[in-house]
Amino acid sequence: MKKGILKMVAQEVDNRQILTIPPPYKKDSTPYKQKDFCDITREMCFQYGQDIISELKICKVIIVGDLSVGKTCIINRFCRQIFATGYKATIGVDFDVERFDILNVPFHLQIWDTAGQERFKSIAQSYYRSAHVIIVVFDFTSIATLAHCKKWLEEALDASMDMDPFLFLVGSKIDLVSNAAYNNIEQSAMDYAKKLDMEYWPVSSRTGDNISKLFLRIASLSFDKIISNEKLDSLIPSKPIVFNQKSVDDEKKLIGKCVDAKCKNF
Ligand SMILES: Nc1nc2c(ncn2[C@@H]2O[C@H](COP(=O)(O)OP(=O)(O)OP(=O)(O)O)[C@@H](O)[C@H]2O)c(=O)[nH]1
Ligand SMILES: [Mg+2]
Repeated sequence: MKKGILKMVAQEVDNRQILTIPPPYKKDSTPYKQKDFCDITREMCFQYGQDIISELKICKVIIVGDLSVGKTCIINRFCRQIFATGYKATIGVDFDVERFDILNVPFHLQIWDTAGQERFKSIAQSYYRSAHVIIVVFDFTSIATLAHCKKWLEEALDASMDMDPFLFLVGSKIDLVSNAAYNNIEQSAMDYAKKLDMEYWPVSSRTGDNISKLFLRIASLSFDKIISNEKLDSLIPSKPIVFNQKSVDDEKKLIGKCVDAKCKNF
């Protein structure tokens, strides 16, 4: 194991098989009030089962926020169950694909990690387009990062092309603050999220607190929306979307080329 990287036993159950929509962090921390999958989603999954995936669009999730707030660590904690103490800035963008089984239908989130550093912002912004979910991250140990979230959200929404994405405000590094500070910041963050119509979650990538819960909820809400918005006719299987290591690696190579090409200017 590399120095500075802790591989921890997941403290939350990371069960990717979902049969009901997991609850929000708190009842009043979300604008998304539905308690379960809607009838049409259940009906479609029951009738068409695995065939639905053949026509499903990719569910794109983007994570934005100030530099060093912990975006990459959140993804690494969820996708690889690791936590690294050293800081290595993200250059441009990167992504991971994670599989879930929702109502017995395979479903994938494509999770895009973006750079918080100003000089890489223009590269990252070109990947914001058409996101189904926008996660804006702030750092519990740096309250200024919360104030910047509105701007990050507006920039991401500008690129969303009428997708009406789900919006999440995530406070990271809760393991580093005292109870008193935690309570204060949480109240501000919940008020902030409410004003911006976002769902709020506090997390720690170090301990794993709330990380799986957050992504299981994101996957469930997105699945429900995508399935119930689909026309029944369009769900008749044609060519399947194949997610395997090769397709992911090929796409990553493409990103690498874009990032390298644009980086020459820095
Ligand atoms: N204690 C603790 N440290 C954290 C946590 N999350 C991130 N960190 C630390 O914060 C630093 C920055 O984390 P990153 O995930 O790289 O931040 P980032 O937002 O991806 O930064 P950019 O890629 O530059 O935008 C690293 O040193 C991490 O170890 C957490 O939950 N708890
Ligand atoms: Mg990063």
